[in-house]
Amino acid sequence: MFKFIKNKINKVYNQFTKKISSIFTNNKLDEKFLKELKILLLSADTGITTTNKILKNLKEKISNKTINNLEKAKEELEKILIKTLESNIQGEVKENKIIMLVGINGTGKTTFAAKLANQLKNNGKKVLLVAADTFRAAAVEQLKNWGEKIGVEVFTPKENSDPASVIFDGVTKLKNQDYDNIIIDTAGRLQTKTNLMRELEKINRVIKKVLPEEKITTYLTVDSMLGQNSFEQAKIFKDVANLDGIILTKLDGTGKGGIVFSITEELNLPIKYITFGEKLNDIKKFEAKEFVFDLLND
Ligand SMILES: Nc1nc2c(ncn2[C@@H]2O[C@H](COP(=O)(O)OP(=O)(O)OP(=O)(O)O)[C@@H](O)[C@H]2O)c(=O)[nH]1
Ligand SMILES: [Mg+2]
Repeated sequence: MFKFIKNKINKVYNQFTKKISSIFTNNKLDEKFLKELKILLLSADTGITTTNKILKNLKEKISNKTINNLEKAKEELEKILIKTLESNIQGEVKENKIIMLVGINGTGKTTFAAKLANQLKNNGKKVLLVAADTFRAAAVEQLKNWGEKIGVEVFTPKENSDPASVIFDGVTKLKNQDYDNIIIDTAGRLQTKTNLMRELEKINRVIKKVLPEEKITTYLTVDSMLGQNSFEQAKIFKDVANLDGIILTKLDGTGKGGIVFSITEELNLPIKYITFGEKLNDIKKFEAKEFVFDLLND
């Protein structure tokens, strides 16, 4: 990982990487070592189910003597962790023209929308941000401000419109003008499952009406600071939305890097991006191998 990112999320590395180094240097390959590893994984928010799976894999290799020293155990742990992250990726998910962001309030949808729009713009794409959070005037303002800052057009709702009608107009603009991408920022109010389902169905229906062939990439934002607590809410979104991946936000605010493993396991979805700050460039495409290597090595 680039050094500046490692510095940004140094809490993760301070609290995990340093401890893991000491577990692997101050031990023998025995029960005490496995216990210490388990405690570290759990304290890093890896979650009990995922931690047990990881340890079971490692123990099997130890008992059939494939692994007989700590160095090999570390190599194996690296492989297992990468596999945990990659087993949920069915081929490379292509990012479609229409990108929709969903997730509970405050998890970072609007900020991510701006960061992604900025990246796409810098790659020469013509982007339209659609402010479909029609419940709060402040939400529209927030996206407008970002749009001005990054020089990306923001499509805002007329008074009293509902999200689906804003999206209908936004997608019509995509159809009639030469945008490469539209990024739809939705409201994050915690809703009941039925309401959420109805709303997302309606949104998908209006998009299909305008562009029947167009696929939608839907990302769920998950705040890494909420830890295991965010899973139940994330699962509700998974049940009702056709999710393509997770945006794991606010990694700068947590020392708990293990959440990447539990979240992919629990939700059975790949992490597509991580964010680690409030600035425009605090965003990175998630690469499993790189993340695990950095986590395990100083
Ligand atoms: N430290 C940190 N803060 C972040 C990050 N991403 C977003 N934030 C902050 O988190 C807060 C909420 O972010 P928003 O982007 O407004 O979240 P949202 O999901 O759009 O929220 P709602 O519109 O209320 O549903 C803001 O203060 C952001 O600046 C991040 O990666 N790191
Ligand atoms: Mg928002």
